[in-house]
Amino acid sequence: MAAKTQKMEQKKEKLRKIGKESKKNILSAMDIRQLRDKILSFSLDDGDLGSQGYTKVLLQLFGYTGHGKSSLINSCKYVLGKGESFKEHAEAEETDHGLTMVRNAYPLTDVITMVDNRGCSKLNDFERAEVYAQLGNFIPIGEKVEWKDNYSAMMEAIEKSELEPNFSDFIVPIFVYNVRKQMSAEEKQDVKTFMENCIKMTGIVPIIVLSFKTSADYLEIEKQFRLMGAETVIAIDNYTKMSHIKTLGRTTDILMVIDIALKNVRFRLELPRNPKRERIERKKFMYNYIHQI
Ligand SMILES: Nc1nc2c(ncn2[C@@H]2O[C@H](COP(=O)(O)OP(=O)(O)O)[C@@H](O)[C@H]2O)c(=O)[nH]1
Ligand SMILES: [Mg+2]
Repeated sequence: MAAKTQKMEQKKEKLRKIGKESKKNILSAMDIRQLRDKILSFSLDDGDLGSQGYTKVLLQLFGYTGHGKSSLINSCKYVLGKGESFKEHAEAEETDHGLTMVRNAYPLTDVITMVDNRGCSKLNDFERAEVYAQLGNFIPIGEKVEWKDNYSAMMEAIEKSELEPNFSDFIVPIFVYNVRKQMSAEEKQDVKTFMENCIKMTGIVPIIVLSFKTSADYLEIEKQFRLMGAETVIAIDNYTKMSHIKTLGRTTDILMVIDIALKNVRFRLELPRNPKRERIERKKFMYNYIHQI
């Protein structure tokens, strides 16, 4: 008799647990809808100080070739949509040789745009200058990016950008890194310097996106980035042409990247800002940088 009651109790407990589990899943599904809606309805005017002259959020992607920048754009557009048909907006390349040559912009909403900056396989000083020129928005979108290998060509490019100066974009740097790769000591130094300069130029610590989450030990790489000063590290598995069945975890990870970028924008907009002044500061940084190299 006692055994029977015990069994019944166990069964009840199991049902309770299942009930809790499914409740949790429903909650997560709701969270996703809320998260998506929050992103889709994001406005720069919501803070106490208003938009302060900014009209767009520019999520700028950086990282070495083949690390998943174009795929991240495709993934973001995919998770913000409600259907299951995957479209390749930014061309993702099969091999490491594929280069994104043109600096292309992909709107996610009326306010948020993602920019696929040209990736590179290694960085020399002039290539680094080009990276900062992209970060500072000194290279027009839609224009072919060519590494300038001399001082005057570099200065000329920046002067040219003054013809149509852009200071209404709120820049958020995002650095994409493939966890299957091993970071060399040299690469680590490069990335660290890049992160510090991002803070100087934009006031934002770049968001680190670790791609190929399920292909290697991302926790180890995450640790390395945190030790380098990263504030946010998000590991994701991009949706690709080959693999795009929407799952809760994968979709959540990708939405979190956009969400944390917007949190940064909201935070910075609580402080008084001056877009024109900031562009001048970025330009000063650029000039200094070019002079140094
Ligand atoms: N399995 C997997 N493949 C990925 C992931 N991210 C990118 N890829 C693949 O890696 C290759 C290079 O990606 P791509 O987005 O072109 O890199 P980019 O050069 O930084 O723009 C493509 O074949 C992508 O399909 C990921 O998170 N997981
Ligand atoms: Mg690409």
